[in-house]
Amino acid sequence: MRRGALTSLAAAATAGLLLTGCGGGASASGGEPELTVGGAYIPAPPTADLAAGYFVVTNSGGADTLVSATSELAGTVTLHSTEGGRMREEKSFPVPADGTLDFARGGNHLMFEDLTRKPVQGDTVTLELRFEKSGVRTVEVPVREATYNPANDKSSTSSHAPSSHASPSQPSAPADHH
Ligand SMILES: [Cu+2]
Repeated sequence: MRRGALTSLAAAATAGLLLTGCGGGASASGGEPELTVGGAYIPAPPTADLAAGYFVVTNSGGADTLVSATSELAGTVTLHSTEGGRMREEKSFPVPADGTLDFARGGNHLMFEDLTRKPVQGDTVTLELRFEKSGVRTVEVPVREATYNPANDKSSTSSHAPSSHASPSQPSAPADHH
């Protein structure tokens, strides 16, 4: 009996050690997220009321969650998804393990409200993205021409095109809700 108790005590202690090692280790499979934020831009907005922001989070590690965004540009930054042409505010967005989280025209986007200034093409805006596990990532976001869309950017626009003639061939262009 006594020997049995000792054995289970030892087993419990070992289990505890394993748990501790697991929680702190970065080597556990599916462990720490490895995030990179790229392709960020803000289309120059027509007014000083609202601006939208887009970017791509690339993750080469375990899953994470985008929980909020803040910026010197705006009093409020909200996270939106778009489905069926209607946008909806979201509390958070999952960043899948070994995957990407896309914020792109016609889909997920940031909304900057209560702007502190009107961003114009050529500006840079500092954006902080807060992730549940990875903490805050600070991104310097360029302000692009109003119609800029990397999906249409086939390297034909390396020279500056007058934006008054912007993208006659832009597909869809559903009424921009911003
Ligand atoms: Cu929106």
